[in-house]
Amino acid sequence: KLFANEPERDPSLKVLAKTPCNAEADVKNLETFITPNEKFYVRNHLPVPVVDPECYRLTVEGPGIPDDFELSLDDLKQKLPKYSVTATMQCAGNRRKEMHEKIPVKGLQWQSGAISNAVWTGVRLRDVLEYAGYKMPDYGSEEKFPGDVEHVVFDGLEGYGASIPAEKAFNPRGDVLLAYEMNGEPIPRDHGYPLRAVIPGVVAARSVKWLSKISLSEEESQSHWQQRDYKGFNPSADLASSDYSKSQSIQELPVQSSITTPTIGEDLKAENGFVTVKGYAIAGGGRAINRVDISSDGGKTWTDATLHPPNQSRGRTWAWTQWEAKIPVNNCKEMELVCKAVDESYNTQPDSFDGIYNVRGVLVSAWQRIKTKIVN
Ligand code: MTE
Ligand code: MO
Repeated sequence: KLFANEPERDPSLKVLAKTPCNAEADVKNLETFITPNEKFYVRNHLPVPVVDPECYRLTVEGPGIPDDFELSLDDLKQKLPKYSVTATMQCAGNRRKEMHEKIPVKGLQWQSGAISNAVWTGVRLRDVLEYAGYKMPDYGSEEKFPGDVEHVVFDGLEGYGASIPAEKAFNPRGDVLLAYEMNGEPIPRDHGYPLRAVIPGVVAARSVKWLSKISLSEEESQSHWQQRDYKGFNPSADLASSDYSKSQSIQELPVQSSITTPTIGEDLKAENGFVTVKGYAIAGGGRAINRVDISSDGGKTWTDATLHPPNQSRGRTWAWTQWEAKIPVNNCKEMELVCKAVDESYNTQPDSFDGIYNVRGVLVSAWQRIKTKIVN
């Protein structure tokens, strides 16, 4: 009954759990810059709410904002400027299965498809807050934000919730959006119809779908997912000893990269003595990818991949970089391919899972290794 009103889903999605729907993208559909809506991964914690757009209201609460302030969908579309941002969403558990295969972890066994990229269109969070009556700070000029606001809390209609630091939310270069369109269409039900928060450069868990309320607060969201989930711990901490009150909630993600051609078990065809390897890379916080290194001998020697960076400005590189590399075959019958990315701050990925192991299997960013056979 709870799940009687779920939307239809594209057969290309790899379903890890049906109710609630958790389905990763086929990585072959991640080889284009924009992921088509129906190929975009889905990660729901609860049933998809049924929303009547006529009755829908967004509530906004905070210092200087009148009690019971709310906006209809038409208000958002007509009273505030329209704005688009291209941003990649990545789940904190992307690539968890690889960590699990080394040491077991607790969580859905995502491979490399818990990530996708779209153009999001809607209104800027800053504009909404200002319109509601909050005195938007001249960014960076004050010790504290007006009303001592430290976090912006988002609640979803179905009960999910999360927050982001006010610093990110208010930053005019932070590009935080309330989106009503995804790739030029009304946001599909699975992705938050009719309105979702889009927090570029931050773990997708904070981009709350089916947004019903925004509150300006001195505290983080009190939701389970902000307080008791999506945090990192040392490799020896087990579920019982993980102290959630001491660990910081995940916001920006570490540098990540993955190979999409070949996938596990896929052979590569040699052409004129070369094979072509493809994949994606992304850094947290709007940092650009500076380099992707590829090895075909398990990590002994490396070559630079050719990058296809998004056309986004410095510090606002919210979308992934796709890459490819032509690797000489040299009579090899087998290769152990490895990829790792380096961002503009020279942050890079750890070579193994040992030092970043955590029992929930989040923040999985070790070098990716894929063995492949070469066929002629
Ligand atoms: N928002 C709501 N309201 N409910 C949810 O379950 N899941 C979060 C985030 N926002 C979630 C949510 C998580 S963990 C992820 S990874 C992304 O949405 C997934 O977004 P997508 O389904 O559009 O890919
Ligand atoms: Mo997620």
